[in-house]
Amino acid sequence: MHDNGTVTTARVDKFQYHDHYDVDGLLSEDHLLARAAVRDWVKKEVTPIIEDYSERAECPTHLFKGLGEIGAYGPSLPTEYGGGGMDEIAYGIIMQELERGDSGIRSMASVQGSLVMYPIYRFGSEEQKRKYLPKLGTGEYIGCFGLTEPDHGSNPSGMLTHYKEDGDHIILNGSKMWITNSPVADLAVVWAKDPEGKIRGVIVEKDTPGFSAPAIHGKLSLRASITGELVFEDCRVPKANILPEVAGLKGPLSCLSKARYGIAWGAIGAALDCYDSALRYSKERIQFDKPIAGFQLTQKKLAEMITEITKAQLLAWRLGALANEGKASPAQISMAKRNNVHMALVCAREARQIHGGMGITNEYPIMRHMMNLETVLTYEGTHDIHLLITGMEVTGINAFK
Ligand code: TGC
Ligand code: FAD
Repeated sequence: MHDNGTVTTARVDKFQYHDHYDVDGLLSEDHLLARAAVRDWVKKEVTPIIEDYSERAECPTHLFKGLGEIGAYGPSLPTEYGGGGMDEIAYGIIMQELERGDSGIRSMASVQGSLVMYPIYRFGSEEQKRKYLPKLGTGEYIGCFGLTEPDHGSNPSGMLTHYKEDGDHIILNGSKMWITNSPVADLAVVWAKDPEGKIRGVIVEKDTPGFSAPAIHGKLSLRASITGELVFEDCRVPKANILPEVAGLKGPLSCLSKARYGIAWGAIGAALDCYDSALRYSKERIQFDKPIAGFQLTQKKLAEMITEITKAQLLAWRLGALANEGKASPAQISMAKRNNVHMALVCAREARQIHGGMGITNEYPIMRHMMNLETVLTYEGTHDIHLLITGMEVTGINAFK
């Protein structure tokens, strides 16, 4: 604010986008440019259609290529392998802006970049990288990531999906459950046990004999994201499709670290959208002859929401700075994913109350975010699993088993 009481343009922007601790001051020009580009794209391509797609439980598959054009797939992977060549904070900010639109749209990008491109980039052969990564980076190919099974969710090490060797092929059997994008995917990165019982990553292309990916219906959450199974019945895959550089659970778990990091940022976007809607509504809605924003109980809700959002922003930023130095540990990522997703869900519930009855309608984004966040709280490691990861970090004692 100037001395004469006028507000500077930058400050208007900060109020509009609820940057109460000048977190923007921690960001570079490149970060701000990336954010502006994605924010504009979301406003133009996602916001006008998302309630409708969500209500119809339909995935806006036409957005896959647009996400590639704005660099949402693997923003921090090298450009020569289809990534954006940016840093981890830019990656986080892009996820935040996508999830301001919808968690399902952020999921499209998380899976493609962190769970499909990243394992191929990190653990694949040069030939696999050249074959798949450029087309995944543009959205010409859509990928999915198969770890969870019907009977092994939080405990993926117990997985039953396995393969045996047959000359220069493997024969894969088993099934995966709850797989984002699987019914529309061109390829799946599947985690399966080799003949020695070691977990290996395998790239399975969609037309491989013995492979199918039926959709799962009836989801009341993440409705604009498509989810399915992966079924392998004597599925014959070339041995050349095995990711050569990793064996063991640390393979899929390191991909999850990358994706959980993005979710820690993404959830802030959903929270901001709920807060923004609640703040506007509370200033416009008149009860007892004054805006409901003038009542102390409404202000308590809004003040607590922006406090928690600000804490989450600072946690995400510090995690991003550590990630840029290659120092973000899995336990630090767990803490941020768990805290920020829960924070966003609490914001959605508070925002819903501020909107009164209107809060349950699709005229406002609140219920959609709230329903989406129930999935986000569970996938990529449940709220309680991340608590136990933190518990193990601070006590040194494993309470999972
Ligand atoms: P544990 O013995 O602890 O670990 C096995 C090996 O993995 C290493 N490790 C990690 N490495 C990299 N990053 C991490 N985050 C890691 N966590 C562990 C660990 O050091 C060890 O390495 P080594 O060399 O000694 O073998 O494994 P555990 O069997 O005891 O399990 C631990 C537990 C429960 C924490 C883990 O399995 C877990 O995280 N469970 C949750 C499962 C989960 O998150 N599933 C997500 C499925 S994918 C998904 O949800 C996508 S949603 C997509 C969308 O956005 O739409
Ligand atoms: P369970 O593991 O059965 O857990 C049930 C409850 O038990 C939870 O509250 C959990 O916290 C608790 N629990 C489990 N173990 C313990 C313990 N040791 N101590 C205390 N409590 C415990 N997976 C993929 O591989 N790829 C995907 O693309 C993907 N996308 C998804 C999309 C959606 C919409 C959803 C809903 C899920 C997706 N998942 C995906 C699966 C997701 O990662 C799993 O749902 C999640 O890991 C939890 O597994 P589960 O559902 O089997 O629950």
